[in-house]
Amino acid sequence: MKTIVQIHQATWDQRFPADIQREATSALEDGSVIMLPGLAFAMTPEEQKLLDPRILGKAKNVSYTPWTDKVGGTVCTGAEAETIRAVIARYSKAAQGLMRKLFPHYNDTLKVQRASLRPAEIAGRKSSWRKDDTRVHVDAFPTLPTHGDRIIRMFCNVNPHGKPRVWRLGEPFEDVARHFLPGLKPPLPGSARLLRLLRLTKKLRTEYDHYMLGLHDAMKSDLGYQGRVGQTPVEIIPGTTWITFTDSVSHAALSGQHQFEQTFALPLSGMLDTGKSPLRILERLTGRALI
Ligand SMILES: O=C(O)CCC(=O)C(=O)O
Ligand SMILES: [Fe+2]
Repeated sequence: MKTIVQIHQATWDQRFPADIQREATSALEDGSVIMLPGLAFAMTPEEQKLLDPRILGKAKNVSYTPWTDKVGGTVCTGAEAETIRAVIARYSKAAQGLMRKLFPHYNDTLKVQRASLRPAEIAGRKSSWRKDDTRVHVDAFPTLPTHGDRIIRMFCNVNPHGKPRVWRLGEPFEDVARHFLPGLKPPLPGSARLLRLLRLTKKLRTEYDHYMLGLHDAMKSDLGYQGRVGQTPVEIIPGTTWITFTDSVSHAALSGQHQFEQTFALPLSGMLDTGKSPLRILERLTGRALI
């Protein structure tokens, strides 16, 4: 399996040949990062002026919710807020269009989730170890159980000063799971209901979600492991778009500033091969159903 699969000379709304669509979809499911070099997201000078961490309040990112068409996490108001909303909305639309054209197999099941603009430099940013994305991890979110749905994210580096986004990619999901799963405690009886009652989760935290969160935390908190895995940095220059299953692909973002991101959820039934999903891998390793 290739860690990175490149598709050259792509545009946001082209048609892709069927063999490229098939290869990209199965590479994505294998845990590759699909990299589209030269697929830049065009911005006006007025929009580029807002590529500045001053637009953030206390939030890490400006978030955008496609189904309400609203932004959150910015201190900007009036015309500036409207420009920010419009540019993220445009990125979100472009990302959705590209997903549908490159991975048509997912079209019937894919769900569009939030998007974000990330104008802060990541290197040296203060955060708790749990929120520290400079440590290699797979994505799992405490408040957002997925019930087995896959997490796909599409990123685009829009740094206007030529600065790359530097990522590290770790080991395959099955290796991560084999390493950390034996050390994880099962959920306490009744804890899923309690978390839901206290509104600490948006849905019931299934056993699957419990173990995914456990892997995320175990990876980030183990400094020995952090020192060993994924030591090869991947430098992603501005004008590059990339797509990956962040719930299974171990990744860390070491440095870089100014990036768009769109998240998608893919129900397991939408995959070409559900056997490659974290849910099925964890169920194989534990020998029982986790949902
Ligand atoms: O901002 C980035 O480049 C990626 C950070 C990350 O780990 C994530 O969004 O899941
Ligand atoms: Fe992540």
